Amino acid sequence: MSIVFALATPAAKSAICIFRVSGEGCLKSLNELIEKPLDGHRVFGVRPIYFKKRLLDTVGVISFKGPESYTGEDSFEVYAHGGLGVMSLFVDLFKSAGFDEAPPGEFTKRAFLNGKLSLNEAEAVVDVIDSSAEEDVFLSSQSLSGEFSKAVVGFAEDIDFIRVRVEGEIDFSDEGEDFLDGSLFNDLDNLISRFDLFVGGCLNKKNRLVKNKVLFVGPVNSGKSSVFNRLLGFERALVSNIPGTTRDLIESEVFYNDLSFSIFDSAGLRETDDLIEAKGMALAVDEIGSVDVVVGVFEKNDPVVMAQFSEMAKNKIYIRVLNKIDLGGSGVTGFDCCLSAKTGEGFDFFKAALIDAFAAEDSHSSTYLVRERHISLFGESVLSLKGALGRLKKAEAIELAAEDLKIARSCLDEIVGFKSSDDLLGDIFSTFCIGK
Ligand SMILES: Nc1nc2c(ncn2[C@@H]2O[C@H](COP(=O)(O)OP(=O)(O)OP(=O)(O)O)[C@@H](O)[C@H]2O)c(=O)[nH]1
Ligand SMILES: [Mg+2]
Repeated sequence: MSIVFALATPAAKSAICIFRVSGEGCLKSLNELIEKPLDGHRVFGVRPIYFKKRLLDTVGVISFKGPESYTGEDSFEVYAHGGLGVMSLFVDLFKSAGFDEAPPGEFTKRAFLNGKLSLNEAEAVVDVIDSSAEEDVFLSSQSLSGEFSKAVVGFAEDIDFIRVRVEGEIDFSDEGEDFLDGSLFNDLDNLISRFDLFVGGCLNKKNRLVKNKVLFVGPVNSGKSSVFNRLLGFERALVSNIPGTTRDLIESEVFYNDLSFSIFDSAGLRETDDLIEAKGMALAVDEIGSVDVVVGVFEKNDPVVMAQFSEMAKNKIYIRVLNKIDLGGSGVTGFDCCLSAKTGEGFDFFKAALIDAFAAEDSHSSTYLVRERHISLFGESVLSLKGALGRLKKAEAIELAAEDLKIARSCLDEIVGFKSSDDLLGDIFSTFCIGK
C-alpha cells in the first residue's frame, strides 16, 4: 500500500499539531527527513526538519515498526508547532517526499485490513470520537477494547457447536435413524436466551444521537426565547417585547450532567395574518412530532390556551413552565416549573426536570453502544436461531435448521468483519475524520 499522511489534529492554530504517516518504506523516508536517526522505535526524539534547504521546524518524532503499530504497517508521527503556516509547509514537504494525502478513515481502514482491529472495533473508534455524553464515551471505549467483539465471536462459536451437532443428526437420519438428541433443544434455547439478554444490553447509537430533543412552544411573548437563551447561557435567539419576534426554528446544543440536548426555540402561537409568522408557527407544530420533550412556556394560567397546548403535546413528555415569576405569579397553579428568565430563579429545578424527563433512557444499564448495522444483524441472527429451534422441535427439515444456524452465524461474522464487502467498508470508513 502507498505511503499516506494526514494531519491528525484540527487544522487550526494550536500549541502542537500532529501528522501521521503510514505505509511500507515510510521509515526510510523518515531517515531522509531527519538528519540523525531515532534511537529506536517507539522512542520519542526531537529533530530539526529542513525543507527547501531551510529549517522548517524542530519537532518531536516517534516511529513504529509494523506490525507493532496502529495500522499494522511501518509508520511515524511528527509533533510540530501548531501554526497554520507550519502545517501547510509539512503538507508540501510530505507531498514532495512522494506521500499521498490520506482519505478519511484511511489509518483505521488499514488497521482493519491488517487484522489490528475488527470491523466493529474500527466503528467504535468513530463512536469514541463522536461521543459527547460521558456514558457514551465509556460504552464506546468498552467496545473498542475488544470486549464486544469477544462476546460476539463467543456466540458465533456457540452457534457453530450446535450446528455441528445438527449436521450430525442429518447424517444419522441419512442412515435411516430418526433419533434427535433432545439436549439440542435445551442448548439452543439456552443460547437464544443468553443472546437475547446480550442484545438487550446494547444501546443503539442512532437513538442516543437523535434523542434528547427538546422543543419550546407557547403563546407569543411568553418568554420562550428568553428561557431558551438563559438555558444556553448566551443570547442565541432574538428577544423583544414585540409579540411574534421568533419566526423560525432555532436550534442549539446544551450539556447537563452526562446528557446532551438539542433544544429548539419556536415561533409563539397566535392568530395571525402574517404569512411568514404563520409559516414559523406551522414549523413549530410540525416539529412537535419529532421531539422527545415539549416545554410549554406561559406567563399566566389561561385554561383555554393551556388546554390547547396540552392537546398538541399529547403523547409527548410535556413540561409546563410558568415564566416571569419576577413580576408576581406566586400562588399560580397548574405548572410543573415556575421560573424567571430575567433573574434565573427556578432554573435549577427546571434543568432537573429536563434531566428527569430523559431518565427513562438510562444508559447505565447498557453494556455496549452499537450501531443500526449491528442491531439489524443481531435481529436477523436471532430470527434465524429461533427458526432453527422451531424446525428442530418439529423434527422436520433438519437440513434447513442447519442452514438457519449458518445464517445466524454469518450475521455475527459480518458484525466483526470476517465477511465484509468493499461497499460496506467504503460506507463505514467514509464517516471518519481525516487522520484517523
Ligand atoms: N420581567 C420579565 N420579563 C421577561 C421574562 N422573560 C421574558 N421577558 C420579556 O418578555 C418579552 C418577550 O420575550 P421573548 O423571549 O422574546 O418571548 P417569546 O416567547 O420568545 O416571544 P415570541 O418569539 O414573539 O413568541 C421580552 O420583552 C422579554 O424581555 C422574565 O422572566 N421576566
Ligand atoms: Mg421568541
